[in-house]
Amino acid sequence: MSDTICAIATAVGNGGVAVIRISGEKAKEIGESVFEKLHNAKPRYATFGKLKFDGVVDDALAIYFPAPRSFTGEDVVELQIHGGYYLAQSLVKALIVRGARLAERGEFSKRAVLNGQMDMSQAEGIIDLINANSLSQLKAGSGLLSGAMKEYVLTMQDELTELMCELNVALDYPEHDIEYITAQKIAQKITEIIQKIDKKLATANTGLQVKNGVNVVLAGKPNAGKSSLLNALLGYERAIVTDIAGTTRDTVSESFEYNGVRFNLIDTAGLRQTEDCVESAGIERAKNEINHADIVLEIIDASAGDNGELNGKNVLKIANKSDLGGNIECDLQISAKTGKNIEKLKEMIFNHTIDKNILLDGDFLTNTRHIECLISAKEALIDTLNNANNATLDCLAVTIMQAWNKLGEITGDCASEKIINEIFAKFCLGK
Ligand SMILES: Nc1nc2c(ncn2[C@@H]2O[C@H](COP(=O)(O)OP(=O)(O)OP(=O)(O)O)[C@@H](O)[C@H]2O)c(=O)[nH]1
Ligand SMILES: [Mg+2]
Repeated sequence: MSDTICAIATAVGNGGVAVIRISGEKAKEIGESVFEKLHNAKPRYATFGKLKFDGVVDDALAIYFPAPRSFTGEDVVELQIHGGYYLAQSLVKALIVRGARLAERGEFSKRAVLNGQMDMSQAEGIIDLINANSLSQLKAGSGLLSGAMKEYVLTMQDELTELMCELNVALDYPEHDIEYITAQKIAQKITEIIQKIDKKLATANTGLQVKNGVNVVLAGKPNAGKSSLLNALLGYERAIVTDIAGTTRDTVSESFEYNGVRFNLIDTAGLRQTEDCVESAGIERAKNEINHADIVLEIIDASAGDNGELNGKNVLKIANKSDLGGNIECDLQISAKTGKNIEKLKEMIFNHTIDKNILLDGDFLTNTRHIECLISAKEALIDTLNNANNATLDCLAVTIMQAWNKLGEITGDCASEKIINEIFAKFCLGK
């Protein structure tokens, strides 16, 4: 933490502008060595001037953020230079020669968390914001960044702290009555906190679908029109369509956004008995996708009078080729050819997979780490509850503390160095 670090904060490649970030005790001094006007730059204001290093001269903007009012909480200098990647890399090399060290992945964010500028869940929110590719992912990321998760965790930790104080009082005055009353009160309060966690965990399914996209598998007999439907849903010719049965072998995946949620379509090989080893390998893949789908659309050629063969509560029976007539029992009649009911199908997929109330509320769990921590905290609280009537009070304190610590892993307060390093290693360079 005592080193001064630097990195390119913008994406790899050539662009209009590149931002180079320097953070640490020597940020200003090192910055000044390549951008003289930084010397009397007004804090947090952009200063226009010449960038000069190793015979290179560029027009640039520099912003100086003195500690602690910076992203990392340390002295920070940001240099906005022309966005040539070679130029940016050369500047970073020059900064390293002048005493900075190349930042590790996520090191700026890690310093921000260690310096108390934000908690770990907020840092994870930034990464989700950066990696988002749907509106709901963006909203989930900004929710985390705003500190919603942090507040949620801190409130529960406060409640647990209060319980532990009451426990201590009872332990200090060990009369039987007090012990009994305390145990009852604790059981009541713990039940409430467990309910709060359960309510949050109930949003995890929707949250993970928002984060990873909803997997929609198109399955059914050969020639039913699966690939045609994939193309119709996407609005362009992504997959090969022919009138030869067994056209699609390998899976074809592409995603689209609907109502702010990303849906991952997976087109598969038509299901049938076959001697062809390539086709049967494709069919194996199809079956595997069907087993891992959030929702399966069984595409049936309505005009052939077929009724389909897949079952399960996540299977929708979609009768295609409705333009050719035919009348079978199904969830929706469509025509990939004419476009009939394609929008309606999107709505149906959305309604069958996404819990609208949770989505609109926007306050859902999207991070598996947070989910795991909440599950562990809940387990410790269930232990407490089970022991409330027969274990001694100091036993209860142990499991309450366990729950408190598990919650603290979410904010990073109670996370080991190993966990912290693992999390930030997933960040991008320069973040
Ligand atoms: N009339 C009509 N023809 C369709 C419709 N959808 C698909 N077809 C035709 O049906 C044939 C098979 O379409 P595909 O989309 O390749 O069918 P598939 O289910 O992907 O077939 P495999 O990849 O072989 O499993 C093609 O000739 C399409 O033009 C439709 O809605 N109406
Ligand atoms: Mg196909």
